[in-house]
Amino acid sequence: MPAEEVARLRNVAVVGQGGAGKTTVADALLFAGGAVSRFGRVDDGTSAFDTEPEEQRRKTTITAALHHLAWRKHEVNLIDAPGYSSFLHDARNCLYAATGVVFVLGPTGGEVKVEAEKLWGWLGELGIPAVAFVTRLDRERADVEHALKDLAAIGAKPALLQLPIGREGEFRGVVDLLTGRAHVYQGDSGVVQEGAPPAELADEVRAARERLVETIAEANDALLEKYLEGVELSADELGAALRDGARAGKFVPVLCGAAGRAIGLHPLLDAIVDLLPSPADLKPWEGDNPKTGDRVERTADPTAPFSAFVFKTIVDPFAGRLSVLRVVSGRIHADLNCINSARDVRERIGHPLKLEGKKQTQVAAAVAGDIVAVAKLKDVASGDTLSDEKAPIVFAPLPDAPAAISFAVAPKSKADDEKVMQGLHRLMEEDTALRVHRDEQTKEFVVSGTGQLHLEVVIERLKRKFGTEVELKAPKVPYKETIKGSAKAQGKYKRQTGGRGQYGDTWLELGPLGRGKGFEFEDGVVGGVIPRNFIPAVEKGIREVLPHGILAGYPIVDLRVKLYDGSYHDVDSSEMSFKIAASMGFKKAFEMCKPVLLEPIMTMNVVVPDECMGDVIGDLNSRRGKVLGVEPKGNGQEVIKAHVPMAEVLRYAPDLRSMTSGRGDFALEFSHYEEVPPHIAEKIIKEAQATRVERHA
Ligand SMILES: Nc1nc2c(ncn2[C@@H]2O[C@H](COP(=O)(O)OP(=O)(O)O)[C@@H](O)[C@H]2O)c(=O)[nH]1
Ligand SMILES: [Mg+2]
Repeated sequence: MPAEEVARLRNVAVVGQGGAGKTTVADALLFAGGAVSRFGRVDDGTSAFDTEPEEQRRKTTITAALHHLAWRKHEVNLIDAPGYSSFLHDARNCLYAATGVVFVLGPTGGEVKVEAEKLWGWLGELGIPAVAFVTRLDRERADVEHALKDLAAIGAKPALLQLPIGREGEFRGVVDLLTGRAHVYQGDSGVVQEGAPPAELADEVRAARERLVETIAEANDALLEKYLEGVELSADELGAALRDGARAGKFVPVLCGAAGRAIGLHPLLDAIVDLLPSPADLKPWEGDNPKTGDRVERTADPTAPFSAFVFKTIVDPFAGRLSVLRVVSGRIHADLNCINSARDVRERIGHPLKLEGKKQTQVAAAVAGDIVAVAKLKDVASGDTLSDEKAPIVFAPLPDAPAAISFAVAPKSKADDEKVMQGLHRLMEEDTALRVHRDEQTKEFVVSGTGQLHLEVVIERLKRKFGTEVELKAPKVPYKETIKGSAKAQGKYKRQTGGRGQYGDTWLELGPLGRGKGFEFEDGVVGGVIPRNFIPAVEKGIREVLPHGILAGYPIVDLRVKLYDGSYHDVDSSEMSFKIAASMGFKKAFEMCKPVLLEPIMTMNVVVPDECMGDVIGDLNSRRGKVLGVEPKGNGQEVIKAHVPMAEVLRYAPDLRSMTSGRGDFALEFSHYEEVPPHIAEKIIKEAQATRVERHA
C-alpha cells in the first residue's frame, strides 16, 4: 500500500559544526545498515559522501551528498551536509528535503560554534525535529556531559538516552537508559552484543535514567501528573512520550557513540526510525497556484496530484545536470509529464534516480516524501517546483545565501574569457551561493560568494571541470565622474598649413543633471552658424570623451551639454574637425564646472548579536557608513541596515567575523551613487594619474 510506503520513509540530514564527525557518522550508518560492504573513510578519501576532489584534498565536506539504506523495513535517505560557514547555505537548502536530522557533535566541550547555533535556529524555524549524536567518545578528554552543556548553550534541551561504557580509548558501547540493556561492540568491527550493563555503572545508570524520565515527563502534562504522584511509568508510555516530545521539538534525544570506530550506530538507526517523523507525519506544504494566485497545500499523499521541490542541482560530468528533488505529493515515475510551475515550462521525467554517493541507480517510481534525482530536465534550477500540469503549485524558493565577499576573476590567458564565463555559469547551477556578473564599466567578471574559502573552491572547480585558470583580485570600484557647476567654453580646431585645412569652432555650455540621468545633448545653434550636417559630429566628439573620463579616467555621467554657437569654414570644415573641436571645448568646460567623483553606495543588512551591536555600528561609521535603522530579529540578534560606500566594504567579511566572533552575517547590494568626499577623491585622482603615467611610460 503506497500510504504505508510513505510512513516507512525517513529523510535524514546529518548536520552540525564542521569537523564534528558528520560524514563519518553518515558513512558509518551506511555500513551499519548494510548498504555498503566497506566502511568508507573521510581520511583516506574512500567516503561515500566526500567524493569531490576539492573535498578529498581538504578532508572536509563542501557540498551535500546523498545515499540511502534500509533499516527494519524502513527506507532511510541520508544527506551528509557541510558544516563550515562558507558552505552552510547548502546544509540549509537540504533541510527542505529532510523530515528530521541527526545533529552531530563531539564530546570535548566548546565544540558547538556559530554554525551549529545557526543550524539549530533554522531547525526551529522550519519545525524539523532532531536527534543528537555525540560522536568521537573514544577521544581523549571525551565526556558526554560536555556535549550536553554545548547543546544547552545553543538553546537545545538535551534528553540523554544512553550512558557510554568505558572512557576514551576504552569506550566500547552504550547502556540504553529506557530498556536498561547494554550494547557492547567488538573492536572496530561494528559487531554488537546485547546484554546486561556492567555492574559498576549501576548507580550512574539509575541517576541518568531518573533524569531522562523527568525530562520526558516534563514535556507531557498527563505523564507529569503521574510522575509527580510517584506512579511508575511504563516503557510504552515513556517510549511514546519520548517520540512525541522529540517530534514536537520539546527536547532533543541524545545518543552516544564513536562513528569512527563503528560504535553506537545501530541504536542511532533505531532512533531515526522510532523517533524521527516520516513525511506523512508532517504538516502539509503550502504554495501558490500560479494560475489563480490562490494559496494551496499538498500533503505527502501518493494519490494526490504530483508536486516536487528541487532543493539541489548536481552537474555530473557523465549524467549531465541532475535535479535533486523531494517529492512533496503524488508519485514520480519514468516518462512522467509535468511542468516547472515556477517558469511555466513543460518537462518530462526520463527516469527517477536514487543517488548513492557519486553513483546513481534507476528506480521505476517513488512516492510522496521520497528523494530522487532527475537527469537532463530542460529548464529547472534549484528552488523550482515541478507539478502536475492540471494541479499546478509553486512552493517558496530556497532562501538567498548571503553574498558576503566579491572578487574580480582574471583569466590567466585572455583567450579564456568566454570559457571562464561559461564555466562560471555552469557552476552557478550547482552552487546557489555563487553569483557572477560582468561589470560593464570596469569590464571585470565579478564573482560573489559566502566567503574566501567558497570562492577559492569555485576557482578550483573551474580549473578541474572546465580547464580554465583564473586569479582572484579585489574588484575595482566603478567610480564615475560628474560636474556640480555650469560653464561655457569654446572649442576651436584650426589647421591651415598648405593644401586642404581643418576648421571647426564650437561654443558649449555644460550643466549638471540629476543623479542617474546620464547625458543629454542639446542643439541650440541658430542662424546656421554651424551647418546642420556637422552637428551630429559635435555630439559624437563629446560622447567619445565620456567613457574615458577627464578627472581620473572614470565614465562621465549626469550632465547636459548645449551647443549654442560656433563658426565654420567653407572649404576646411569637416566632420572630423568639428568632432575634435567639440571634444576640446568639452574638456575645457568640464574643468571649469567643479568636477567631482561619484562612488557606488551599497545597502547593507548586518545581522549581529545584541552585545556586538555597538562595535559594529561604530565600525560602520568609521567606514563612512550611514546607519538607516536597527530592528530586532529575535533570539538576541539585531539587523542593522546601513548605506556604506562600496570602497569601504570590499573586505568586510573577515572584519565582521572578528568583531562578532563569527556570529555576524551580512548581505549587500548596490543602492546608488554619491559624491566622494574631497580628501578621498584627491587620493583616487592622484592614483589614477600615476597609473596613467605608468601606462604611457
Ligand atoms: N577518534 C575519532 N575520530 C573521528 C571519529 N569520527 C570522526 N573522526 C575524525 O574527525 C575528523 C572529521 O570527521 P568528518 O566526519 O569529516 O567531520 P565533518 O566535518 O563533521 O563531516 C576526521 O579526521 C575523522 O576521521 C570518531 O568517532 N573517533
Ligand atoms: Mg563532512
